[in-house]
Amino acid sequence: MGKNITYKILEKHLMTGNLKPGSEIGIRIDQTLTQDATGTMAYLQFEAMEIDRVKTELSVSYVDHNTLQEGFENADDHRYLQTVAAKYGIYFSRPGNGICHQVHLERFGKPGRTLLGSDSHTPTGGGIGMIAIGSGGLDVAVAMGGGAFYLTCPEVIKVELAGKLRKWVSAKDVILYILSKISTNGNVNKVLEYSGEGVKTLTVPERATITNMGAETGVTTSIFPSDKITRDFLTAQKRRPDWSVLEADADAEYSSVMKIDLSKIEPMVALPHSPGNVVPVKDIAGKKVDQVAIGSCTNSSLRDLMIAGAILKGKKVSFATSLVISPGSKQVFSMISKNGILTAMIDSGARIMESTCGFCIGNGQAPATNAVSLRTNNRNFEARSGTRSAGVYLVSPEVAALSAIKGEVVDPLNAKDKRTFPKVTLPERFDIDDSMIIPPVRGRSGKLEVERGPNIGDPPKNTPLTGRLDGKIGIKVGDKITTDHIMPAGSRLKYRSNINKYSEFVFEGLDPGFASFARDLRDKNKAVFILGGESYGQGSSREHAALCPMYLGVKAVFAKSMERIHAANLVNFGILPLVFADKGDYDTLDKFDDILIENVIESFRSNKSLVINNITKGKRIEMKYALSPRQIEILVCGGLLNYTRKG
Ligand code: MIC
Ligand code: SF4
Repeated sequence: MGKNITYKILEKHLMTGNLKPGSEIGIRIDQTLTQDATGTMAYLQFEAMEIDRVKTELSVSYVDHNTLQEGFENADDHRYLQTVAAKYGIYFSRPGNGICHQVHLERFGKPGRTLLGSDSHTPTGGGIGMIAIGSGGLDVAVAMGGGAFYLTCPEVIKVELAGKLRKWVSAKDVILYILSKISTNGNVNKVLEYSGEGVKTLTVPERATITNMGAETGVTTSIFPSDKITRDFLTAQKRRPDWSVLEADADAEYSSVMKIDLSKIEPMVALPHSPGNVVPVKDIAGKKVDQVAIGSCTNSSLRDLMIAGAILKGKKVSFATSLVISPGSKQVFSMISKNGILTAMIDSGARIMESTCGFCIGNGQAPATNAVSLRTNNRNFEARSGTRSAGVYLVSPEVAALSAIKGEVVDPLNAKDKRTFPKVTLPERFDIDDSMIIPPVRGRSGKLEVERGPNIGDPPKNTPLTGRLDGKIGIKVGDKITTDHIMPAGSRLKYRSNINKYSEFVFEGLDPGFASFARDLRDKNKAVFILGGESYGQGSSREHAALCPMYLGVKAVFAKSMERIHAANLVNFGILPLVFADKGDYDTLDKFDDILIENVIESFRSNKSLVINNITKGKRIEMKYALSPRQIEILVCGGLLNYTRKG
């Protein structure tokens, strides 16, 4: 049997384990990326490992999430990140240079390489033929130190694309269509590998839109082959030598096949409050729109902004709608300013933002009360925009621009709204200017000083696991709790480097009393437990959703099911990720129930299920776990930092 692309790359990078779906493997990481909101913690952890210099082929530190600089905290973080990068051999992409995933695709991504990033949308790199995976910052710190990245060897699903997209239908609609089929749960430990004739009709940035938002399905990553189109993209980026061909063998093995005819796809939209709530745009056509936002790592490439700008050219944004646009990178920004598209946008009434995550992470541009906000980003979780009562609808740049003009949702395929598709020609060469990327200091950099502001604290330490956990359930939550629910971003982002302060906001939107309740219990030496439903921990890779609960004394999460990155982060910080053997038991537990778990370490080491005693209700409940022997030892040590130090 031949090999698929995923296994070809994994095989070349295998450090431990066997390529057998479901078993734990350790792989060598060629490249890493961090962004500022997860990066400060990752580099503090890297520093704690006392390694002289990164051991990867390439590591890049981006500043793109927190750039508003209200107060000194963000600017201090940027200064810390810049100095730590210089010292340890890391490239530093300055604030304003663009969103990490877009810039990485343009300037650094290489087919056939592995990329680990402390951001869940790292799979954007799959658009250029990389195995690109999102993880917590601590895993990235270990990879920078030359350590393996551990993951469950995935099943590979072949996504066979046929045909060609119609005018007005674009890559965003493809991934929304896939989300409508496979939803946001049940896809853990799988890879979506694209193939078929339809692949040849998609440019690299379009492929990257698809792999980027593949993250919302919960898969480990998504990947496209590296072909002539990839070569042309790299050539246009003056990186022809970085290209190599990558294709699956003709008889490659896959766990299943999903066939998609691109010509049948229509414009799609994800309704509030989940990227999996997908329907055709025509179902909501005519809905009044208060805000439109174009940008984010999903849809901010030159292609996307040129289309949006061409649609806006000569038109005005509706008086009832606010349109904001954020180009994905300085390269995109500069090129649309030279070719007149930026002028067309400004003249239409669009508000132009910096090249950052901005509105996507709720850093500004919160919509009005009960507003309808149409956005080209990848997540529309409740309150992520900064306004709990607002509904965020995820669409393509085409639908976003047309709707901004009309002030209501437009289905571009509707005959009533028929218009000529704008002709957009993409340049054969991108403008290259890497002056906003500071290369690391060559040679001996050990003496360079790292600058730390007063908001930057050491990463908190956990204590080793005890065999007996005695405490209370601190919160009971339902299904699909995202890391945005656990650890809000937006206006709280500036505390990412200050765990004592940031932990005050754990579950803020769901139960504002949780943090103080948990802290009191912790101070009485009691354990705190979290009770969750299906797909607990969906969404981002932010390890703060594990680190801050750990700091508040959380010892275990009991859930019906858990998402991959979050479960790994819980282990990294010494919190037990336990799932119900019988999901019905979830209903028998309540907030404030007294819980006792005994023989924890023995049960783990002898691979027996754990029993939780609900003292309040007098009931015993069996819990399961999917932990490798390595992860069990990490938990016993009280987390990955302690485990690594132990050597
Ligand atoms: C997100 O889109 O949720 C973020 C903000 O980029 C996160 C990372 C973070 O919380 O810093 C992610 O996707 O991992
Ligand atoms: Fe930034 Fe949004 Fe992309 Fe996250 S999803 S990296 S916040 S643009």
